[in-house]
Parts: sequence; C-alpha cells; structure tokens
Amino acid sequence: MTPAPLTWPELEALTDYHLDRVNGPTNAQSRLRLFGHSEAEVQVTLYRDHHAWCPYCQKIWLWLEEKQIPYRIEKITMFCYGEKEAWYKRKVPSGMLPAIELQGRIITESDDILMALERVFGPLHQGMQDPEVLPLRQLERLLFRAWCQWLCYPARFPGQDRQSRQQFIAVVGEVEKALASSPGPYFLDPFGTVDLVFTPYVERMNASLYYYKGYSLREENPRFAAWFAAMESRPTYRGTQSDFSTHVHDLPPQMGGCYSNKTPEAVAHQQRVDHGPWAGLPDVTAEEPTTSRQEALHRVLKHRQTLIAINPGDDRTVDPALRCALTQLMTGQVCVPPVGSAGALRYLRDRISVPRDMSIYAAKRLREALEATAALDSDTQGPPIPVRHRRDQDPANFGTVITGR
Ligand SMILES: N[C@@H](CCC(=O)N[C@@H](CS)C(=O)NCC(=O)O)C(=O)O
Repeated sequence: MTPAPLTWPELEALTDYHLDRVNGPTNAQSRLRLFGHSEAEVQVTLYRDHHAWCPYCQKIWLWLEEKQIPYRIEKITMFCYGEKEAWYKRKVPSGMLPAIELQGRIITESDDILMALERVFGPLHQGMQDPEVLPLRQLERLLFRAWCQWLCYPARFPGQDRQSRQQFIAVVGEVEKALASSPGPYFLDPFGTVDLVFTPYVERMNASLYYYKGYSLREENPRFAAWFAAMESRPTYRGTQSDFSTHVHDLPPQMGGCYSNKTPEAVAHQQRVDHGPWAGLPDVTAEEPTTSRQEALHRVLKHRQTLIAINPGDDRTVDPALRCALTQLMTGQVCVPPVGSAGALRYLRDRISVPRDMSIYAAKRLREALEATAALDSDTQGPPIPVRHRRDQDPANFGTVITGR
C-alpha cells in the first residue's frame, strides 16, 4: 500500500511562502512596483505581455527594476496566445509590445522607450547613445541576425547547418572579445545599458541552440559563462529569468519556426529539456533558493481550481493526481496517482511558464514531481504543444487569476 495523497488543507499547511510584489524583489506577478516610494510618485506604466516572455519588454522591465523607478504594469495578450485587448489597440493601434505611458505620453519601440526614460530619469550608467555603447548595440544585432539565420531556416543544401553554425560562432567570438576587453564580467564597467540590451536574446539563444542545435552557448564560451553568472547574481535579472522549457516552446510561433539539426547532441538535449531531469541544465547556475518547493506549492495552491478545470484530464482524476505530485514535491513520499492520470500530469508539466508562473528553480522542482508521479502511472504523454500558435496558453482561458491580475 502506498500512502494516500495529502489533502488540500494538509498541503496548505506546508507552505508559508510570501512575496512582497510591490516593494520586494523583481517578480513577474506584480502590477505595481514602488521600491519604497508612494503611489503618488508613479509616472510610468509599462505595457507588457501576460506571459512575461516578450524579449523587448524584458529590456524595459529590467531597466525600470535596475533604476528602481516606481511604475505600474498592464498585461496584454500577444497575438499567438489569443485575442489582443481592444482597449490596448485603441492606445497602440499596431498592438505591438512593449509600450510605456510616461507622464501621460504613449511611447513604443523599445530603444525609443529607453531613450525617453533616460531623458527623464537619467541613464543606467551608460546611455543608449554613448559612443562606447553604440558599437556594442550593433554587435548585439549582428549576433541576433546570425542566430535567426541558423535557427529559423530549414537547411536547403548539405552543409548549410554547418555554415550557419560557423557564422554564428564567428560573431560569438566577437562578443567574447568584447567581454574580454572589459575589466569585469559585464560588457562595460560598471554593469549597465549594454548588458540589458544583450540579455533578452542571449537568454533565448542559449535555450534554443541547446535544444534545436545541440550547441551550448553558455558552456562553450567562458566569457559568456562569466557574464551569465554575473547576471544571475542580480535579483533584478533573476526575477525576469526564464528557463529552457519555456523558451524552446514559446519561440517557434514567435519566430515563424525553429529547425532542429537532429544531431545526436540536439536529440539528447531535446529529451532532457522535455522529459528531465531538469536539475543541472545550463539555463541557471545560481544557487537554488531554499524556498523553491514552497514557492511551487504556493503558486499551484493559489490557482488549483483553474489548473484542474482547464486540464484536459477528468477533474476527478486530476485533483488526486495533482495532490500526489505535490505530496511527493513536499515530503519526498512516493504516492501512486489514479490510473490513467499520466497524460494530465504531463500536460501541466509542459505548460509551466517561467517566470510567469513561478521562478526557475520552483519550476524545475514542480516539473520533477509531476514527471516522477506520472511515471508511476504510465509513459502516456500529454497533448502535444502547438508550434504555430500557443492558444493552449490563452490568458482568457485562465480567467484573470493565473496571470496575476
Ligand atoms: N522593434 C520593436 C519590436 C517589438 C516586437 O517585435 N514586439 C513583439 C513581441 S516580442 C510584439 O509585440 N508582437 C505582437 C504580438 O505578438 O502581439 C521594439 O523594439 O519594441
């Protein structure tokens, strides 16, 4: 006889996780950030996506967090996840993100936004137009184009994948040189604007090339490794940081497709990112917080009714199966879930979105518990993750709760 899963009240007693969303560390659930100021001082509203995924939004988000500028957050649906909010289209007819409202004026285009913010609040160490910053901004775009060229086009002739890889690695070499010429781990000394400009896509490159091409940007380049580690020492970055599982399945609809080179390394990496073990993946090297399990439990408890209702499995099975996984997460006790529940547990495992739902280590712990519990039932997988859209993640289906509204 294996033990029965804990009840919901028993599980509730196992977490006292609490986050001060307004004045505490950077997090994806906040609607208002004050950094100890009063609400009357807020002059900025940031319009960003519900999923906390949009790379151009991450740049602005990080800047506001680093500068500790009080701001409000309004969350908008991106086209590939669902219907764009009509009120937002009236404000920004293209529907594009990010946008900010600064002292009553709407500004779009992330670079223009940063320059407008700099004019009002001063630069983050170096300005966007600084002569040391401009060539590094160009280098970031060069790296971006080499990445797209490799990732987002199917190979049309033999050797094309190798050629695109060499082109990308050549630009990475330039970036390594730029990092090596700075006295610290960042692009310029001190840390500043250039680091924020590189962050969003370098994070997405690290994830996507690992998974689709078997290439580990972070592990194969010592300066990048040091830069990532330095970024992870900043609570601002940790609050916006995503994981491999989220990025590799969010990128295809955004980029119009991501193509695997099907090398043995890529195939092994895909197996690991999709099926675990998630601990030790090169998407994070910072120390795990002691609260990661409690955080994961807290987030599931908060949204459990929605999570059970939207799961394609039968509610009567999903409820105890989920409690089995949470029992295992918190106590390490093996708890066999109801027969036929593996697909439902893996459906949830595949849809944890970081940092939207929880932070990176909490997500790893929850994925591990869901997978270990599902494996006690069968090897049935959940419904496949769509690649042309992600309407399976439409925030409208989640009500307002899951996205923190
Ligand atoms: N050049 C723009 C690009 C912004 C952009 O491409 N935003 C995407 C999201 S990453 C977007 O809003 N797409 C519309 C949508 O997906 O709803 C900037 O720097 O702000």
